[in-house]
Amino acid sequence: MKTLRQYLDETPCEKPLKDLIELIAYQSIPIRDAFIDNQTYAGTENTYGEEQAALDKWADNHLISVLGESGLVQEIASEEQADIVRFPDALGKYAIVMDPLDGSSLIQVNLAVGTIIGIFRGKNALQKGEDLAVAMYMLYGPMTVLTITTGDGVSTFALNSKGIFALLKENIQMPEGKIFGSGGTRNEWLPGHQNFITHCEQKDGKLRYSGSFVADFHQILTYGGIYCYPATQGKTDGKLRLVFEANPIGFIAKQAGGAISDGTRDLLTVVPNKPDHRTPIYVGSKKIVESVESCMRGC
Ligand code: P6P
Repeated sequence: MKTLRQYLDETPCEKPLKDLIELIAYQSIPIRDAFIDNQTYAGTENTYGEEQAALDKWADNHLISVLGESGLVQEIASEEQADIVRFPDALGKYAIVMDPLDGSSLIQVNLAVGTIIGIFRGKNALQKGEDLAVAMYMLYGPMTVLTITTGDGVSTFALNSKGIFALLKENIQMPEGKIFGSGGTRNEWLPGHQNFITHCEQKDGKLRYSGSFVADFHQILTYGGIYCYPATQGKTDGKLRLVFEANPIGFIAKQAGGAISDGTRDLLTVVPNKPDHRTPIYVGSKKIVESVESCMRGC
């Protein structure tokens, strides 16, 4: 059984970065333990006007506190914070981007949710996704599974009965597959996206969409296919965020042989213009993502 630390010791990552990765990964234990006492909505909204679940705030506060105390992190861009959180006295030279609890509306119906993390070297959290040093997510499903890349392939680890992340799969390659899922409502989809969805249906695509980006992506990482959250008539920039969601997940997708696009270009090459930079997202198997771009041009 190869542990997460043994795996990291085989990578060229420097010790402070390995320490930071482990520190974050093991926060999945207190975060998961907090589910039962944080089932409802907090009665507040985030910077996007979305209702915050109690667990959104709990996980955000917890991770900011732990990362601040570590002294390893210069700044954090969090989906739950209007502004970047800075730690000017920290000795570490890393910047974190995070969605502390993605899919939180599913907590009270006991469906899988996750924590999305990206780590940059340096003090700037608003870098292009392709410059990430580490991308990872913790998926709280029947098992607690960590999916991670340090830039040399994607591996998964499961939290075992001893509370240790043990290697599950190494060097994961995303197959071409038929799963597709899309956010937004059909009557709000724009013609190009409607064309693409019709294309998927005509290719005998299998519709799977849970309401949790992390859970839906993890299925696509394993079976192949595509997750979409398109631009819509009401949200011409889409719903999801480049910094906290698209970039870490897209970096993992690309490391596994997949791709991420906004329907016109590789999202990992886009410089975020602000922490709450929204973007349409098409992420999954390489050929399917490429077919989106041709559908947007009128397939
Ligand atoms: P909708 C969760 O709020 C999230 O950011 C993603 O995890 C999920 O895929 C999407 O939004 C769900 O959005 O509009 O379908 O509820």
